[in-house]
Amino acid sequence: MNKIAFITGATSGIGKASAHIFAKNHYNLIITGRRKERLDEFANHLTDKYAVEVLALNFDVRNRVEVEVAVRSLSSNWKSIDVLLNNAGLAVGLTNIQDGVYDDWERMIDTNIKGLLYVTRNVAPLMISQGKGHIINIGSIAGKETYSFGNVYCGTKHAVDSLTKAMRIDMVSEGIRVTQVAPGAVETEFSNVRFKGDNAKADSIYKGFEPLQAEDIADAVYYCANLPAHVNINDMVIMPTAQANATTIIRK
Ligand code: NDP
Ligand code: 8X3
Repeated sequence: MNKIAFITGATSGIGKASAHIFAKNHYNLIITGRRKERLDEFANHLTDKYAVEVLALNFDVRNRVEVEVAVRSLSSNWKSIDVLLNNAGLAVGLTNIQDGVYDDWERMIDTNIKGLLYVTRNVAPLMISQGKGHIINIGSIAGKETYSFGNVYCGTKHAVDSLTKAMRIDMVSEGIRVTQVAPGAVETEFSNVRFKGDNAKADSIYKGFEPLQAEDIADAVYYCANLPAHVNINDMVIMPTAQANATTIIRK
């Protein structure tokens, strides 16, 4: 029987690339995201391309009730989840705290921290009931360092770093593996979202050096998820070769 991976934020970027690699390796998938049309089209594409079963769950991770209803709606064959990839997340805006936009702060905190917690709170008991499972959280270099104007986004990713450690402590006795994968600059829709549709500004972030691609992170996620059962990667920080830390990128 195929294993099952539950991937949040699979309509784009790292989540989408991860869905490809898990499906290619015969996992059945539960994929989630808010953009329903994209999500459904992607589910059909994966089914056609890889001949695996794909269930598309269209919900907003910020909405606790939607998360609960979506996970409770799973039929028993879909409940035996092997891997949860907590990937859905975003940065919005890049300003000083003193000029901060409340709505941006709330979107980041509600998505990156509370959304990740809501999904985990609902999926982890399913894993515990089967005595195995692997939770992989997508953190960031922003959860290891703090950079100018990154304030609240960095705070949310520091929270992911801390919550990953907490999940590991809380569930180690249940046989659940918990991993953080923390990337540097990855060329996805991330900067288009951060700069609120200013695509020229977003593109400029990845100019003059070779950034990571979503597939690079997906490869690492898949590697972590498919180690022998007694092996757990706690934390993996992945950077473009041209990037030394959050603020040092060598551009030609
Ligand atoms: P993308 O913008 O390409 O993808 C983000 C995904 O998250 C989309 O599928 C989006 O789907 C989903 N998402 C966002 N908000 C919500 C929500 N409220 N409910 C459900 N799904 C949501 O960016 P990335 O692939 O780059 O980002 C993925 C993760 O990687 C994020 O956690 C990000 O912080 C992290 N990261 C990214 C880095 C980068 O440089 N790109 C570096 C380090 C970490 P939809 O809009 O359809 O809901
Ligand atoms: C995304 C990477 O450096 O923009 O998490 O924070 S960074």
